[in-house]
Amino acid sequence: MVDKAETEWLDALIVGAGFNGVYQLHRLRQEGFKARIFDAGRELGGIWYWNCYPGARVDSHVPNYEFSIPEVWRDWTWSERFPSWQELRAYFRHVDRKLDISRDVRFNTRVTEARFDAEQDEWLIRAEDGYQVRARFFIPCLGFAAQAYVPDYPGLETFAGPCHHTARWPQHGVDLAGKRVGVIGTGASGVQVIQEAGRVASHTTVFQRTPMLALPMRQRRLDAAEQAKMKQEYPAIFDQRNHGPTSFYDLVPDPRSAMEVSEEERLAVFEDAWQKGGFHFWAGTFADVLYNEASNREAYRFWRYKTRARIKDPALAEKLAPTEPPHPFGAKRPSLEQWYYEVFNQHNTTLVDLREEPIEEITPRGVRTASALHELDVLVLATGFDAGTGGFTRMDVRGVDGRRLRDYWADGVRTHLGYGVPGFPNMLMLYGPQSPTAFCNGPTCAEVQGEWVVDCLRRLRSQGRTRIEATEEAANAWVKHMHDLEEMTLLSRADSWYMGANVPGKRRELLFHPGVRIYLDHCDTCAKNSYEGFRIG
Ligand code: N01
Repeated sequence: MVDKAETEWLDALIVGAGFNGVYQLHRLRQEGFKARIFDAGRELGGIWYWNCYPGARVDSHVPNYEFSIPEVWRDWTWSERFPSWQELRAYFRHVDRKLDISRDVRFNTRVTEARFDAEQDEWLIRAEDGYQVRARFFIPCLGFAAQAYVPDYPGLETFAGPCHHTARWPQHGVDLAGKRVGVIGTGASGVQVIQEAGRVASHTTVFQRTPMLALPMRQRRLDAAEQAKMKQEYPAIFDQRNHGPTSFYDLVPDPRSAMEVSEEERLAVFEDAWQKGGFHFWAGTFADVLYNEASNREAYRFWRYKTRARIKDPALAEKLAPTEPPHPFGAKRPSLEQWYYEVFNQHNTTLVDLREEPIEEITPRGVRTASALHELDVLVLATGFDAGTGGFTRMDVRGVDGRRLRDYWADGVRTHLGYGVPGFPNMLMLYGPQSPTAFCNGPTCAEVQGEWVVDCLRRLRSQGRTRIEATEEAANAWVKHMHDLEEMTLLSRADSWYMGANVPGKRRELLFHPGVRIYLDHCDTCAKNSYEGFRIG
């Protein structure tokens, strides 16, 4: 045990230097708190540090996915409507120059343990390299994708060529040109890699278990003049983004049911969203698409018609855009694509349907399925994440009386508003489970949730209080609220990472709150009622 006197003391230790951690550090410092970030990466960016695979880019269009801080946006210009990971990294460097974030970040620092000291009302937080701090508040900003999921394939370690999970891609890159590239997984990461491999690989083999219901991105170049003009509207745009119904400034669904309008009108709304691209067709058509089965079928029918028109081979078209939906449309997060379906029209692309021929083993030469050995030079694992909870449960987090977070959540996630956990005082999570996270644009959540936490800490300080802890009753009520939402929507009908259903053995439950506005109203009410549901001491 390191002598307490030698251990650095902070008001708040933030874990993670993505959008949430960076915003939190900036605001806490502004309010006079002594705060620092620990991050396992070598530079700012969070998810954009780790996910540097070919084609990685954000699925939220400019200017949704950036801070609303004027000194940051005023002299930053994007080159594309959906920026690449390279440009997002450059953006974080710009943020750093403007807000001087890095001086309070300890990089290359993976937090492995956090223990609550009930006598002092503070956390003792330790990193892999032994470095430790004491902090009154422990603020994990881990993001939903801190823990990659790699299936347990026999022989995986024997593959002779480069083999990487998309979220652990080598920082120096991997050359796919002229190679036989295999990609397992057709989620957002898989779709992006497959598009890039399709351009340069000698052969691309796609191992698909469930077809991705991908939407047209409608990427385009942006120029400075266009953005300069748009910036006149930025204050209003960011206000709408942070306080509107969907966390995107321009995604406002039609409140009518898709079934109560004429077919002509319905198709017009669908077509308009389709042409706008991005998430418009997912979250910007009719409000009931995600909970009314009939409306959802109509959205799927439209999607299938549009998609099949792009695939030449009818048998492939049935695999990629089946007659019967594999799950309700949008119940899994749709990926945005640019030329994904055209890759399958190329003579050098093979689609392997894992429902017909499952993977049996990985050999030094490639992937052996039930019917063939697919020979490969490079193997890409685009197999997703132990989303929401994986980043938390891999750390050894212990609250009052040594209670372990991973044990406490073994029978299901329990939080109050996604911020606090009973038995874990002064741990305030941002962008974690049971908050909107996966259904909320990242920078929006960083700011609106971030402000809630900053305000909470400020009020505790002004009252001379040193402890805040979610109550069991409040967590029970929040768990019930999450279950009610699960029942109301079609989300539970897909085996998705939203439901924890993508990781074998993980409990199946809705991990993220699908209604940003409803969620924020709950947060406001809680704060107005002196942090109802939290015990303050
Ligand atoms: O992960 P996923 P992802 N055998 O879980 C398959 C964000 N993101 O990294 O659908 C065979 O969606 C699995 O199959 P199935 C974004 O929010 C954003 O792609 O479970 N296959 C699926 O096809 C996104 O939604 C961007 O049947 C297996 C794939 O692997 C989230 O991150 C870019 C398998 C995993 O898809 C996650 O996306 C990238 C197995 N044992 C990511 N296990 C942007 O564009 C899993 N699969 C911003």
